[in-house]
Amino acid sequence: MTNHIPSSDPAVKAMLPRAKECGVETVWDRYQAQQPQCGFGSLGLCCRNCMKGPCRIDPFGEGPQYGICGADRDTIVARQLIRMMAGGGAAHSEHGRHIALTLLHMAEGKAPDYRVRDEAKLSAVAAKLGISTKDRPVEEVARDVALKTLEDFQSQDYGTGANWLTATLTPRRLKRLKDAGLLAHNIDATITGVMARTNVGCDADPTNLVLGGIRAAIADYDGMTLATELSDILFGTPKPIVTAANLGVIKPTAVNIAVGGHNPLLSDIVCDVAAEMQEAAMAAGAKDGINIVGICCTGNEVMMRHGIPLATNYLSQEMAVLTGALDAMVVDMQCIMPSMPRVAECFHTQFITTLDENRIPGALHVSFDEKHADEAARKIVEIAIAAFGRRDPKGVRIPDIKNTAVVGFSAEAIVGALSLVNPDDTLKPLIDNVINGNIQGVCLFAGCNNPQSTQDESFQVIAKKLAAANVLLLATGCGAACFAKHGLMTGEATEQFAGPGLKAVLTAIGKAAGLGGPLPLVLHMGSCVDNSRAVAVAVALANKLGVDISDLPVVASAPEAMSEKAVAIGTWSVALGLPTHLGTIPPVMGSQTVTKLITEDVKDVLGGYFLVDPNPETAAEKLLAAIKDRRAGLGL
Ligand code: NFS
Ligand code: SF4
Repeated sequence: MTNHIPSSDPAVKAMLPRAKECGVETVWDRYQAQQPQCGFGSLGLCCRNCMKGPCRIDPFGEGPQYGICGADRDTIVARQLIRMMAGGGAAHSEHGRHIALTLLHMAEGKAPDYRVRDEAKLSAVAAKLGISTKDRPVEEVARDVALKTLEDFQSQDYGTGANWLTATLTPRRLKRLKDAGLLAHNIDATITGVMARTNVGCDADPTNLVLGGIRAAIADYDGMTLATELSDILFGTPKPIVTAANLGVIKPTAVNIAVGGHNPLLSDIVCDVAAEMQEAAMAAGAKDGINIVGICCTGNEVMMRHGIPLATNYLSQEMAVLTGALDAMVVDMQCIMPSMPRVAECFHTQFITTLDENRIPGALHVSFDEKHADEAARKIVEIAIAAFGRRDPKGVRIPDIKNTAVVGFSAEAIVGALSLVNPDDTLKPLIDNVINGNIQGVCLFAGCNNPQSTQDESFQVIAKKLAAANVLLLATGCGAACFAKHGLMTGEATEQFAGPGLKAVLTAIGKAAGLGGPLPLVLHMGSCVDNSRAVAVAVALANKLGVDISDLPVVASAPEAMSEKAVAIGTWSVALGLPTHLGTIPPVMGSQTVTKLITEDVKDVLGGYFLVDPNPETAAEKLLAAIKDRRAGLGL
């Protein structure tokens, strides 16, 4: 597939000629160079699970129909797919484990640079996990919360759901998952189980394989939920805050440090330390001191909690360096292009990796561990200040493009805003408006950018269509970043694009919250791991109505899904009962059996299903139809 318009983002469009001028190769150049991409791989029909291979199945039925071991197309496609789910689950839950261990070490006095910043959240989490807080010191409660969380990586009781699952899902959903054998007991064991059963000569049954993958996706949900909830304890639960997004947030007169990657453990401390080092930056000649900007999900994390402006999302990370004004970019893990040090080399930018298990050739490595967090963060900021002195002002090109974004809509913040409308029954305003049709349903936008489509475009097309049809919009990850960059996280966007019912509701809540106008058209719920926040809202609604998540007029969409993490998230979204749109065609089309399993058959077992459609116009119609269908099911 060739792609003539790389991006709908005006800042990216402004920077692309600069890339050419500098001789810098971008993700779009590499995408073109890969065309045409391998048809076997795209269909999921290439197997490399053992060294007799690689084996390829002829999609047209003429050439080989079996791999050397005898595996057929269904087995091969299912095995690849569930390894992607396990890969995504591993990524999110490693992130979660790191946070849980930091909470434990903090409670034991071994991570002195962290503290409990949100005691109310700690108490709420403790209550959910059945941990007593009465007359107990904060550290003791935090320790118990960490240990109870770490049980989700240790339990050997296959039949009992992991702690964070039982603490956060509806009773009906828990039963449904348990009956289907999908209620993961232990994140590590479930992911290892997928790797084991997909070895040569193990599970060959496509249905059984996919079920194993769904169990791993449920483990993924567990891992991201605990990551989100414990991050709030350590760094604070997000509240609405006004900030800005797109490359124009980079300042010519400041030491600019971009934080990229995913885990707030590093970026939050960098923010703290930078605040203390403003004078050093000014002394080095930076009139505006230090300016931290975010990229990808770390960007979402610090934007939600501290109002740090967001420079860009996944696909355009190289563009941030191309401005010539980033003095340092510091990353931890996930979705960091290995090309970044090569781009940085063309400028004075110091590209810094921090995790010993995530190093990139050409990067400067500053080893980070949570026991010496402050020290590492200080070193990073010093490196950035020193680099500022080497910046060539003649090479700076910052597109003057940014938009205001009101972000920080955690589940708590949403409930908080609703409680201003009805303090006695917080969810009632939302439920009443869903029942009376002012709000037809809810759509959660999640996931990545993918050069297979024009960057950020499908997100906007679908969102505008749904908003006009009075669907409440939530967003996370690079989807959220897209909406922030394009000005759709403002009250003005609500005025412009929301249908009358939705506009009335968002205006009433916005006014009650003292905003003087409507809430933003799209509510920013955070990073990818924060998708669990959207589940929390859905679960609260379902519990209040006495139904299951799969009964609600709630859908999800990942128009530009790219990573294994997105595959895992999409799969648990389906498993929790949501019609889930993918705008990217996953590598399953080589097997009709597997394709039918995830788009149709799964519906009977779990209520949710995948809806694959790269065309944003028709995808929006299908999402609306799914919402209608759910409303009809509720008698609305
Ligand atoms: Ni999610 Fe975030 Fe972005 Fe996709 Fe990558 S940054 S964790 S995987 S690309 S949304
Ligand atoms: Fe080929 Fe089977 Fe080995 Fe896969 S597992 S590479 S299909 S022999």
